[in-house]
Amino acid sequence: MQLCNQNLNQLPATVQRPHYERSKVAPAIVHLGVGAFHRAHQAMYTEAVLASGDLAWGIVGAGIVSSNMKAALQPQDGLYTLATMGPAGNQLQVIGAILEVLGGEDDDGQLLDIMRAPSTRIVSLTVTEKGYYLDPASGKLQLQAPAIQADLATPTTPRTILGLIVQALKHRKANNIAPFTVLSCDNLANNGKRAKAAVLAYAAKLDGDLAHWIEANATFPCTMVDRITPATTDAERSYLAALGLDDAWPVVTEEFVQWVIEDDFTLGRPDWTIGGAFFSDEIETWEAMKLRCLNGAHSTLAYMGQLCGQETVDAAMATPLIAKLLDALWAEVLEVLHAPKGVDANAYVDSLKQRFRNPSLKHRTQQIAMDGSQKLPVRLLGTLRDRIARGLRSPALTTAVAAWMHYVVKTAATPEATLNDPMSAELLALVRGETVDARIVDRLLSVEKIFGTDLPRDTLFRAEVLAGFAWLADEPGVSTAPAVRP
Ligand code: CS2
Repeated sequence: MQLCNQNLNQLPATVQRPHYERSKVAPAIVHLGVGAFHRAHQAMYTEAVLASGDLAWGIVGAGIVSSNMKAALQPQDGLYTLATMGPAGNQLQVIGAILEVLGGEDDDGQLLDIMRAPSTRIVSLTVTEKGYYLDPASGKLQLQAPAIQADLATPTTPRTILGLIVQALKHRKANNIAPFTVLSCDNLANNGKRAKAAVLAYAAKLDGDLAHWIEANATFPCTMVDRITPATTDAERSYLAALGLDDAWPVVTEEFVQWVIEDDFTLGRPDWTIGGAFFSDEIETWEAMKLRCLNGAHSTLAYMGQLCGQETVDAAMATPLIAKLLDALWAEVLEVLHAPKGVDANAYVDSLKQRFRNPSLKHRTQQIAMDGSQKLPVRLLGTLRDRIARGLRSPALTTAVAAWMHYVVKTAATPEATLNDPMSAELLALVRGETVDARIVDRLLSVEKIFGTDLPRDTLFRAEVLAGFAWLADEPGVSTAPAVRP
């Protein structure tokens, strides 16, 4: 039975479903980057608001790069199943918060019209680190990026999120419509500030007055988002089909979920506390704790898992060599971490161990390994800088950096192979043709967009990365590339 409005009453009894009248829900949020994470997180929180009777906050989702989500969800009237897999068993909930899904270039005109409309009060984002076109190390807008150049050349038909937001805000300014709130839900330190910096830098290139107006009137609250949500596989589709539920794109996630939001909205916001979110002035510390403890460990598990032949996070966690490295890494992170008030960071790390060991999730190390150039700076290098400033050595964190290097080198050893990373070509060109020794480490360390200029110059840091790199190359359980062919 296909999931759609008409069939909602015929779902298996164990499946939770919307009991509010979906036809009465008003769209007020546009979400750019409607993937698995948004559907397991913000849309679920919004579902709780709708279920409480406040129908003012429906979501229009848009896929920026592709129309795949539209193709899957539009025949289902935007409905999808959220499968929560945990020790207490699996729970299924059909979410109705996403009213419509747009996708790809063909829908850009319609998307812009909706973003311009006064009814749109929030534009939220999960577009990953690279979607902001910011230099990972310096945080500056990558003005030379082809997509940014293309949008600046034809600003009325934008394709990037920056182009879309600025074009919509331009219309709102001209028509005396207050700006929407731009709500970043990506894993970036100071994600709201980063989104603001990117939008303002882009706007300034087009129209200085508009940039000033945005700066003075729009808000970009920071958020800390958390829920481990692996890419959906056919296994989940078949699992649901066996229960009599045909869902083209369900979402599988863990029980744990957290959302901490800075309360700074131009045109109101849903009471997401109904779903368990909370508002805080301490976002920076929440974000730092999550990025450094969870995501930093995740990236380490990903590269180490890839080098040790472990395909999933739970399998990597069960590998003694990796578990030991992670414990050392967490100790280094905790030593320089400022936890939010009232939070026991040690207990937080303990809870992460449980979450990473979840055998039902099958979170692929390869998935987390993508976009290393964008992730390393926010997840690992911030802690490293803090430790360097305090004169502390960091053998575990630098080994994690070295694991990423080996992962790049190993990928380069296969002709034609590419990294799933916006800097793939640049990184592979740096290492292809080199013998695997200290020179390769120096070449990768010289990538300023990732390591800045301070880290490569720090002789102790360099020596520790080299030591980690050599240790991994010699360790029997770790498979690194012996040589890189041109
Ligand atoms: C992961 C995150 O893919 C990745 O890089 O580290 O998506 C992680 O699962 C989430 O941030 C958890 O909240």
